[in-house]
Amino acid sequence: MAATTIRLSSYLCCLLLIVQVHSVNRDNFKTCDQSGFCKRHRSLQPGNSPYVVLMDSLKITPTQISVQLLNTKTNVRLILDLYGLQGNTARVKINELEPLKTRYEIPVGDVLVGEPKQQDIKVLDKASSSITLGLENSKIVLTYSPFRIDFISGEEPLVSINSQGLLKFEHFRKKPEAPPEEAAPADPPAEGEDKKDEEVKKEEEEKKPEDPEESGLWEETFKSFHDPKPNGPASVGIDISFPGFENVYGIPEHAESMALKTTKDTDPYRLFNLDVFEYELYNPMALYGSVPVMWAHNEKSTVGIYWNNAAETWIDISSTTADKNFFSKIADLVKGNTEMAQMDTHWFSESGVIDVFVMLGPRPKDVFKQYATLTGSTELPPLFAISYHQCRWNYNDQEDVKNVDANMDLFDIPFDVIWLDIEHTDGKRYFTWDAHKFPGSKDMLDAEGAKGRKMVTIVDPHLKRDDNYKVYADAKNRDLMVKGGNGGEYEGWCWPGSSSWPDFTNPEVRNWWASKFQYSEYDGSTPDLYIWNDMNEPSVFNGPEITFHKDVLHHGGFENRDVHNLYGFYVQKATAEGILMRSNNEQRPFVLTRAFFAGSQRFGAVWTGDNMGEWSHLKVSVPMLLTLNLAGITFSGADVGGFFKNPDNELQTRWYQAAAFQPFFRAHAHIDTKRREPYLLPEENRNIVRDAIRQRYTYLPFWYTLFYHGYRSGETVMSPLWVEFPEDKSTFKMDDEYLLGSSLLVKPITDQGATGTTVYFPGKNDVWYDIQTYQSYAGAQNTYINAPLGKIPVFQRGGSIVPRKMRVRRSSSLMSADPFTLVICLNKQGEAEGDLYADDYKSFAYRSGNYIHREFSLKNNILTSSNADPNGQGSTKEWLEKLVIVGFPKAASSVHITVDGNSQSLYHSYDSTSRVLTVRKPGVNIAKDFTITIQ
Ligand code: NBV
Repeated sequence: MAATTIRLSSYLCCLLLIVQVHSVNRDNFKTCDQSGFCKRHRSLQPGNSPYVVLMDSLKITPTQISVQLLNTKTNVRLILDLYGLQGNTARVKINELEPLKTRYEIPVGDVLVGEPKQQDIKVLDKASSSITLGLENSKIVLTYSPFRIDFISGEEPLVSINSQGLLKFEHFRKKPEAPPEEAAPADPPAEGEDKKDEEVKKEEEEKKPEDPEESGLWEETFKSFHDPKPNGPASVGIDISFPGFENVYGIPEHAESMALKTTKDTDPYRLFNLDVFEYELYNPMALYGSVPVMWAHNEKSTVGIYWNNAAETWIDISSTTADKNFFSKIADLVKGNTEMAQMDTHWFSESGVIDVFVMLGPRPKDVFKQYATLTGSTELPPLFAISYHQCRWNYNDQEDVKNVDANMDLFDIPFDVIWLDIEHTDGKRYFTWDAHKFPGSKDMLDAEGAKGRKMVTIVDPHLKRDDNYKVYADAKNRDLMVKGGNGGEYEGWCWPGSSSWPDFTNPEVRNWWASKFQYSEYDGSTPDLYIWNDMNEPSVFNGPEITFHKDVLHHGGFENRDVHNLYGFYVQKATAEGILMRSNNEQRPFVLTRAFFAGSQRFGAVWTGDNMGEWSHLKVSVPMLLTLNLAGITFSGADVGGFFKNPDNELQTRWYQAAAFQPFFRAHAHIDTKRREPYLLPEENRNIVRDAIRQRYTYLPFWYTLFYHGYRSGETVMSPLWVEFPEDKSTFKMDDEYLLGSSLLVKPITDQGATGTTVYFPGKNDVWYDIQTYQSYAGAQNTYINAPLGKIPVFQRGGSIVPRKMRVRRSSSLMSADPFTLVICLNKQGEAEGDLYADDYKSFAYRSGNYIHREFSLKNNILTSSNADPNGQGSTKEWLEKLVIVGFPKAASSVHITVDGNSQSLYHSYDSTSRVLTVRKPGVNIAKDFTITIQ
């Protein structure tokens, strides 16, 4: 009886959610005005900083200076630590000198991959009002009163901290006996007994206009949710300006343009991981993940900051002009009277400490590397993970899976992974199978495995509170769950009904969770099964803002308030560790996550959550993915087709075409939508979609090489044009086209009915070739390109060599021994270069040198293949099948290949219309050195 009631109410709860979802219910989510600390920070006026540096306290070591800051209003002291770090990076940390209790800091090794390596900072000048330090080619000036820090390179100021004087650090304090403004209600509602909406409204109406300074210090109420704030106010904030810059980027996740907007007329951008149903576009509302990293870019430099804080964070952005007066005192920059642009940003978090990493570039690829040195790069994914994924909520049963698989084969559409959503479980008990629908999961997995395919099941972090569910019972017995404010196991509602959540911030809990992926624990799993973490913001249907209460207690006695944005990060980390462990650390894991934080790139892929099957959502997916890439989350994608609604055939087709050229490529759909596997499309669309997916497979060697570069260097995979053309101002706000590596330019069609688009081809001296027709287009100009439904505007850069595999099979692993084609697009000098990375595509053997990395260069009509990396000692069966040399001026009289001193002539043909010379069957093993000479 009890079980039935729970099940029924759980379904009702979900049903309600589904029925409600027609557009975002903004009322569910706080505005800045409804958040005490946001109001308190936002109301600060520039130029009133109460903080001064206490010079007498200055301590200098070779890599660090420490000094106290005094709040002249409250007399509370802070401690400022400024470190020089290797790689043109600095770190500014501000904490309370003597806090009443320890303030939360993210453990080193979790987000930061390790303790950052320090670098000498030389004292260049010590004056009575400031101290100047030298870090590599940059200068850091610490001004005493009012306190500010400026970073200067050459004579260019790049970053200023607290130049507006907005530093606010709410020290821990004892609760005043009876704060007059906020006398605690006689009987504050207990957790779970939150007040009724009408009651709250009435109380609010009765309230006098608040002093923002005093707003919500000791408790807050949002809708019917009461936040008792047992530790009182603890927020921290400061302003960070970028003199000389007009554009800033980053801080995902928002459904927003790539170049961030000023927030004068809106709320600040919010970072607070939330499950936002049917999110709206182009606004600063928080979404599922948070990466507090921001870049500023102009023609000369790229710099940025990483704000190392896991609490709810808001960021205001405004554009202004730089204070040349001030800068003329610390740098000799004032040449002429022209004004210098400046972007001002203001960051504030609900708790924790101020811990800002300043990355000084100076080039886009330098800052990506600097950031990857701190938080890690995207791990090299297994090849199947960058292939095509077929998902739906839900594939109903084994028969359904078998049919989808068979139909994909029937229609010659390759795919690597078929996904199972929550309905595959026994009553939303993760790590289990519905015994009627999936009686033989192993057979099903083996059948997929036989075709080189994999499966993914969803494993959410909420556990059904059912003592007969062994995962829950085990967690309960071991006391592994997060606690409510009252100290007992926190209880909330999610898919299974009444649920609890393991405390993933605790390393022991993560180990426990990881152990659940052992084959012996996860019945019916096999090595072909991988994992999807959803709802890990976490999503709590009956919680404030659909998430945890802020006073939920975690490991170490910290509140969810302190760690909120890290919860999903830890869920994915623990899951990835589990998948790794089950193979004795031999096979690469794959885990998709919805919630994320800085550093999540190390654990798998991210998708942009519940988008809609609408053109506007296809369009916004491009800037959203560009921003994720800029924030290090390079392995990212959006649900193809859109999650909610029924996209029409044209939209589906265009979406597939776009996503075939984006890093994570997965079709997905809501349970209430019509079935839409690609073979169900009418013939014309089906053929086009099949072509798009097959093109993805032909480019897998290129994608894999790109991911390898990203793994090694932290570089973006999908990049804004300014990453490769940093001086081209016209690209700074361009977010409807992008580059893959430096070789492919993509301009997806995202408008209904469009039959063409204007493409901007970057690079004054560049030439670009259409990847299908090989027609050439000159750089540094806009050109209208016809793009009827079958056409994806993608262009290869002259001067590049792109490796492909043209024999498309049912899955990527069936192609692993297949030969390569090199597409060589010549630049104006008739030259080109490129590379190829290959290994076993799935294990960690590459870490012990089992890989090949080849470098190709075509010059003076000779193509040379040499080893790009002496550490790569691998061998392979893959060989070279064809060269396609694009932009070649005339037919060749002879072509021959030389390997190990032996030469052999090769068959070749020339198409004078497309100016393509094709060289067939060089036949050489791709791991070998060779030259091919064209005469
Ligand atoms: O597990 C069901 C869905 C999933 O299909 C989707 O991809 C997630 O973003 N999930 C959200 C829960 C409910 C959505 C209404």
